[in-house]
Amino acid sequence: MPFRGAFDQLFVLNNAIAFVVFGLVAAGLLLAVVGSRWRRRRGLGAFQADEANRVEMSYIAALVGMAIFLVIAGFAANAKDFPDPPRTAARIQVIGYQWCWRFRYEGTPVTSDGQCQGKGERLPVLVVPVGQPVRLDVTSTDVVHAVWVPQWRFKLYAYPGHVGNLTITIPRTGRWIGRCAQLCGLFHYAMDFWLRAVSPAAFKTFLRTGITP
Ligand SMILES: [Cu+2]
Repeated sequence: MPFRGAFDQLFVLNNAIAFVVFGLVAAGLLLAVVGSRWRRRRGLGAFQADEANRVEMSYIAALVGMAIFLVIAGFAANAKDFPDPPRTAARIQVIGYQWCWRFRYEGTPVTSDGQCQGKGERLPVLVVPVGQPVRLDVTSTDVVHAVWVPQWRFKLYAYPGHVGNLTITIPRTGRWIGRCAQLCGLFHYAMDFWLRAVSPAAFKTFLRTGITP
């Protein structure tokens, strides 16, 4: 999962360009004021030309150039942060409801259920194969929830009547707590689940047997 680093760089670049432009405009303004005073002191009268085509055209060209550059840089940063989703090892339906989660493994009869208010070992478990991209299809059956695994910094809203998707790759085996990140009612605070990353072989066995490893 990329973590939006490309946009940090783009933000710095945008600010740098904005500062340079601001500096140039301020300098031009200052020059005009100082210049007009200088002319008046010498009795030359105000600058009379009503157009300076070359200056104006180059100013416009510079602005257009910068705008084009920033648009292209924006698209490039976007492509870097949101690459085409890789071929996924599994598709898992993540269904939020008041007040728990259900995970369905597409193409198999396996469903992970659990008791959110039960805590600990009775929480539902989202099982994924380690090191392989997995696509989560996230939805809700009632109100808006949000699936969130703080450790891996991914979060996605679960809307009723809509399926959002997210591709995750968990780089090491282990178990991490997942939560609901959208206030959704009385037991919102207890909408916890486990994210469990297991070896691809163990994941295959899990898909076959439905027994949480
Ligand atoms: Cu919720």
